[in-house]
Amino acid sequence: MSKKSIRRYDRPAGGWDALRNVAKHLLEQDVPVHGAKTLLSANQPDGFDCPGCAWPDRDHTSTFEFCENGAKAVAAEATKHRATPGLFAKYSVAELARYSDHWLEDQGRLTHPMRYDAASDHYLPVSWDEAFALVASHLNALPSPDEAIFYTSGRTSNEAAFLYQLFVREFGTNNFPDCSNMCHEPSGTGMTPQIGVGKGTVSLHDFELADAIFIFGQNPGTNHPRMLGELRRASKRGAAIVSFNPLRERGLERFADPQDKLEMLSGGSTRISSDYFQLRIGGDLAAVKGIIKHVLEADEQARRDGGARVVDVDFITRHTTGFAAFAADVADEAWGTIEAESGLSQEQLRRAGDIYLSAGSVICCWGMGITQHKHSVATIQMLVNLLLLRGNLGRPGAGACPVRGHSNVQGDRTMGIYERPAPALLDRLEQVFGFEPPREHGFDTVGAIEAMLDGRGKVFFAMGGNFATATPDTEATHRALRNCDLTVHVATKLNRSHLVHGRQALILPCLGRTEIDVQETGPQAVTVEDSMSMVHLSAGINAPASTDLLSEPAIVARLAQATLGARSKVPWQWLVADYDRIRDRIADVFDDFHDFNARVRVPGGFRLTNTAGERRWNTASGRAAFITHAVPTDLPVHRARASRGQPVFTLTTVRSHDQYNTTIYGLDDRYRGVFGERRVLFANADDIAALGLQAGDRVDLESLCDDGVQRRARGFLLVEYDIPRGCLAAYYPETNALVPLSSFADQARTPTSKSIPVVVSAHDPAAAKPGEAPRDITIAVHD
Ligand SMILES: Nc1nc2c(c(=O)[nH]1)N[C@H]1C(S)=C(S)[C@@H](COP(=O)(O)OP(=O)(O)OC[C@H]3O[C@@H](n4cnc5c(=O)[nH]c(N)nc54)[C@H](O)[C@@H]3O)O[C@H]1N2
Ligand SMILES: Nc1nc2c(c(=O)[nH]1)N[C@H]1C(S)=C(S)[C@@H](COP(=O)(O)OP(=O)(O)OC[C@H]3O[C@@H](n4cnc5c(=O)[nH]c(N)nc54)[C@H](O)[C@@H]3O)O[C@H]1N2
Ligand SMILES: [Mo]
Repeated sequence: MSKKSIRRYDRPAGGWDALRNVAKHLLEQDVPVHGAKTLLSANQPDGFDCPGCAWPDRDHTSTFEFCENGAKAVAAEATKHRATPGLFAKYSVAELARYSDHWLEDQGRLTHPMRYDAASDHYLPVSWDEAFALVASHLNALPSPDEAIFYTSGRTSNEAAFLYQLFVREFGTNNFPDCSNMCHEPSGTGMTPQIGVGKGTVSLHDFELADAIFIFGQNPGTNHPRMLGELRRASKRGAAIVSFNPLRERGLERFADPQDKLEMLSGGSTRISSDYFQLRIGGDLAAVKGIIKHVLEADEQARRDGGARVVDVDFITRHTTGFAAFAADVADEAWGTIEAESGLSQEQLRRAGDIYLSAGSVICCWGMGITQHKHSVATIQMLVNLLLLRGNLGRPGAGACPVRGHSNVQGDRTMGIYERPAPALLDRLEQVFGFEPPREHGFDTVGAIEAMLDGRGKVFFAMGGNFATATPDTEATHRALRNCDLTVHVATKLNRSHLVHGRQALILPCLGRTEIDVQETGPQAVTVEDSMSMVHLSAGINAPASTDLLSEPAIVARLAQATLGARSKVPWQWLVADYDRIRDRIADVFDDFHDFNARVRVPGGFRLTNTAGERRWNTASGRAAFITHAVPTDLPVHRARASRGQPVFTLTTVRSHDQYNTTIYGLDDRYRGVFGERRVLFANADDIAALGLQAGDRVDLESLCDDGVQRRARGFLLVEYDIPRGCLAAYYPETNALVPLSSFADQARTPTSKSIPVVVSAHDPAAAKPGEAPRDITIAVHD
C-alpha cells in the first residue's frame, strides 16, 4: 500500500509516471507477461473494446494507443485473483461488509453463482438453474411487474442490453434505472428538445479541425486519458483550448505523451489549456451567459458601426427559433449577477468571449462538472445556445461534445435501456416480436430508490454496476435495498451492493469483455457505441476467469426462459446461440442499424446518423432552439447560505486517478498530489485559515437540506488546493452519504453530486452516533 503523503505534483500528466503506474497495477493484479498482450489487444480491429471510458479510438485500426487508466481497467478485469466460493465460506456477509471497497475489489473475479443463506449469513454456491428459478419465482409472484426494478450499468454490450430491455418489457415494465440517470442524463434531456438529438454531434475528425475547444467540468487526464492525445495534437497546431474548472487539474495543463519517444526521452511536454478559468462550482451557466453577453454586445457594436456582424445571421435565420427573445434576456442579465455567480470577472469572461469570436469553428466539451447540478439541463442548453450563435453546429470542426463515461453507456440507451421509452420504439418492438410492451414510464434511479424504500419496488435486479455505492444518500439507499424481497447482481467482481442485500440475494458472475465468449455456434463478438456514435465489434481474447461464468446475453436469455417460459414470443435460446441473430433483430427494430452484421464487420465499424450534425433539426419547430435561462440565484446552496450563520461551502465530488467509479484500484491521486489516502477535503488556503483550521487537520462535513434529515461524513483530511474560496472538493463515493435523495437536476433528476451545500467542523471522533453515518467506505478496517 502506498505511503500517506500530500505533495504537489508539478510534472506533466502522462509521461514516465503513467508507464510506471501501469506496471505497478499489472504486478498488483498478478497479470503475467501475457497481460501485455491483453493490453495490446484493447481497441484493435479484432480485439476487445477497452472497458475503460467511452472516448472513441482513431479508426480502431491505428497502432495501440497507450492509456494508463484504460490499462488499469483491463488489468483489473484480467486479474489473476479469484473470489471463489472458498472466500464466501471463510467470511460471513457481516464480516465481508467490514472490509473496504478496495479490499472487496481486490479479491478478484467472481467464479461461481452464489445465493445468500440467511441462517448462516453466508453466500453459498448455487447452480445456474436454481438461481434462475429463484428469480423467476419471485418475479412471477409479484402482483404487478412494476414492482420489479432492472438496473443497468454502462458496460453492458448492445446485444446484452437489447435482450435485457426485450425481456423486461415482455415481462411487463419500463423500470429501467441506469447509471446514465446519475451521469449524462441532463445532456440528453437538454439537447433533445433543443437540437433534436441527445448525443454529441462531433466526431474525432472535428477535433483535427477545430480552432477552439472549450472544456467544461471534465478531467480528461484521469477519466478520458486518450482525449489528451487529441487535445495535444490540437494544441500543437495552434488551436485554443479553454478550460473551465474550479480545480487546477494537471491533465488540463500539461501532458507528456507516453507514445512520443522524443517527448519522453527529452523530458518534454505539451501545453494543453491555452486559458484556464477557475470558476465557482455551479457557476458555468453564469459564465457561459457572460461569454454570450460579450458576443452579443460585440455584435451590437458591429451593427452600430456598420461592420460585419459577429453572429452567424444566416444560420440563425434559417436554422433557429427564439433568437430575439434570447438576445433580449441576455441583455437584461446584469454583469454583477454573472460575476457573482460564476466567480469570474467581466474581463475574464470577455477574454473567453474573444477567443470564441476569433475561432472559425468551436467544439464545446463537457462532463460531470456540468451534469450533476440542480441547474444542469439549463447549463447545457446555455452551452448549446453559445454554439448556435455562430453556427457552430453541423459543420466541420464544430459542435457539441458531451463526453460519456462508461464504455457503452451511450449504446445502452440506443438499445432502449430507458425508463421513458419513445412510443415509436415500443411500436416497433410490438411489430417485430408480437407482444404488447408496457406504455407507462418506469422508475429512474432516484425513483427506484424511493420505490424500494416505500415498498413499491420488491425485486431489484442489476446488470452490472454498484448501485449501493454509486447512488446518492447512502444511508437511504442501503435501507431501500435491504427492504427488497430479492436483490440480484450480475457482476464480474465483488462489491458493496452484494453485501447490502434483500431478504434473499444472488450474485451471478459473468464474462468480462476481455474474455472469449463461446456459444452454441462458436466464439461470439459483441458491439458497443462510443461517445461519438461509432459502433464497432469487441471480441475477447482471454480464457474466462472461471468455467462457471455465463455471458450477459446468455444470462438474460436463460432468465427470460425461466420467467416467461412458453408465454414468451422470443426465441431466446436460438438468439444467444449466435449473436449475429441478435444483431439482425436489432436491425429490425432500429432503422439506423440496417445491415448491422455487415457494416459492423468493416474495420472501425460505422457511425450512427446524427441529424443535428447534418443540420436537420428533429425538434417541435423543425429548427434548433435558443432557450432562455436566468442565472440561478436561488439554488439550495444560496438558500442554505441565507439561513445559516456560519460559512456554507459548495462541495463537489470527483474521481481520483486510481479509481473507476466505485471501483477503487488504489489510494493515490497522483495529479492532485494525494498519496495513500482517499478521505481528503480539498480547500482554499484562505478558507482553511478563516475556519481556524490548518492543512492536515481532520474535519467533519454536514450537508444542508431542508428535509429534516442530518447527513454527515466524518474524518476528512484537509488539503490545501488551488480552488476558489467557498468551494470544496472530495472524492466520490466517500461523500455520497451527503447527497440528499431529494436533491436532483430539474427535469433530468440527476443527483446533485457536484453541488452539495455543506458546513465544515473540526473532526470530533466521539460525535458519531451509531448508525448515523454509513460506515467509512474506503478506510480499511483490515487493510
Ligand atoms: N479512470 C477512470 N475513467 C473514467 C471513470 C473513472 O472513474 N475512472 N468514470 C467514467 C465515467 S462513468 C464518467 S461519467 C466519466 C467522468 O469523467 P469526468 O466528467 O471528468 O468526471 P469527474 O471526476 O466527476 O470530474 C469532473 C470534473 O469537473 C470539475 N468540476 C466539479 N464541479 C464543477 C463545476 O461546478 N463546474 C465545472 N466547470 N467543473 C466542475 C472537477 O474539478 C473535475 O475536474 O469518466 C469515465 N472514465
Ligand atoms: N457523488 C457522486 N456519485 C456519483 C458520481 C459522482 O461523480 N459523484 N458519478 C455517477 C456516475 S457518472 C456514474 S456512471 C455512476 C456509476 O455507477 P455504476 O455504473 O453502478 O458503478 P460502477 O462503479 O461503474 O460499477 C462497478 C461494478 O460493475 C461490475 N462490473 C464491471 N464490469 C462488468 C461487466 O462487464 N459486466 C457486469 N455485469 N458487471 C461488471 C463490477 O462488479 C464492479 O464492481 O455513479 C454515479 N455516482
Ligand atoms: Mo458516468
